[in-house]
Amino acid sequence: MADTRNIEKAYEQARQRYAELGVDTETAMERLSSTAISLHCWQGDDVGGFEKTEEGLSGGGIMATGAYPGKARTADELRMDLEKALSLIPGKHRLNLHAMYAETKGKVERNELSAEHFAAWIDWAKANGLGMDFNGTFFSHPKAESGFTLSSADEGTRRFWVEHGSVCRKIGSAMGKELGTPCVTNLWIPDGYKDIPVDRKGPRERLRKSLDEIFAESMDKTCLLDSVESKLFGIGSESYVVGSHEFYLGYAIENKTLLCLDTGHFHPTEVVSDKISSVLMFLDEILLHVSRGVRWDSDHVVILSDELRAIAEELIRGDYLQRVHIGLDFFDASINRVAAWVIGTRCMLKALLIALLEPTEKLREIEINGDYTGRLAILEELKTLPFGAVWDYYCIKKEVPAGQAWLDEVKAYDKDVLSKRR
Ligand code: RNT
Ligand code: ZN
Repeated sequence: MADTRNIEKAYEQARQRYAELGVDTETAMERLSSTAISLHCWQGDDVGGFEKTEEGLSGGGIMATGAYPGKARTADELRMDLEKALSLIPGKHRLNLHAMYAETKGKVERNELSAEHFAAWIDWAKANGLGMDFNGTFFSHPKAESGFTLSSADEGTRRFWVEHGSVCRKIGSAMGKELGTPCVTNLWIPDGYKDIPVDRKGPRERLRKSLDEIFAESMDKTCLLDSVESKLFGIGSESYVVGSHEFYLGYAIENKTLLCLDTGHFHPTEVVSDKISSVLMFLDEILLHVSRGVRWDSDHVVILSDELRAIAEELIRGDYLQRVHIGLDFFDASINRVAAWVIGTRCMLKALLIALLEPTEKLREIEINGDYTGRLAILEELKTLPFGAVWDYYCIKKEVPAGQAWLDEVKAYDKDVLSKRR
């Protein structure tokens, strides 16, 4: 356990170092404190859900790999694991829930779900002071096995998924109303072809029609924010994805929905950090799915990478915090799942803190004056400033462990709780 006095001493020195650059560390911490990250429930059980079928991730085009013991088997276990993770993450955050985590007595089809099936989640969020975000689940279902949902040429299948999309908006809206903060309700579908299609147009026309039907009912924006998520390719949809980036960018601009940019859903040399300022030129708000692709859209746990820092810098430099909803989207089944949440969320927050500690105005001035030598030199010097001392201090002020001390708590939880699950 790091000594609190050492953390305070290091912070005081860091505060002065940053003050010399005109950066106020207290302001940075305040702004960080008011930024919520939406924790995705699906890291806790490998995107399984609680529909009590053997279907797992079938027909989904996504895949969790690994066999670390102790995944949550029930909603109560998942909530307990989330509570553990949240107790080790500084600040107040949000829960991002998928429709397949409904708690129903007996089988309720996805097109018949309603807010009552999420009552326990909403109560729990309220009790824990969390806002909620929501997602339709258009995969892991017999009606998704053809590889097509909202763009299906089978009218019955298409209808079913349109109905699912519609009930999800009502559920999201109820969550937003109950919790007093708009629920970002995101829509991602796996639709696509493994091999080269003949008709690229038809499925996209059907998807557009389905979305128009889902979004036909206008809803109160203080309760519900609609969002659509594109993808480049998936497992089994390597050659063609109906909901591509261009498709949804166009749809979001035309229909004033949010656009979800998942950091794993682009060509490997393309970066979301460079897209934010472009799409926010034409959209009011966006959703981020912060993930980490390794060679492909592998959904590895988020780390403090150059790209994560670049995304955070964009959010701060562009003053976008009010317009960008930050959600996480990774699922690693090969490590302790509570630790995965803690690592990923703490990294997102660290990246934001580093960006908040930047003397942005000075850098902008240097750039506009054409001093690119100075820009490069200073950006590199900033990298070794003592942001870690500010982070540690922020953690103890928020009464969560600083440094690696949180890992002891996760290990104890693993031993006492997770390892006992069979
Ligand atoms: C899949 C999308 C989608 C899912 C979640 C579970 O490629 O990223 O966001 O990861 O909805
Ligand atoms: Zn995603």
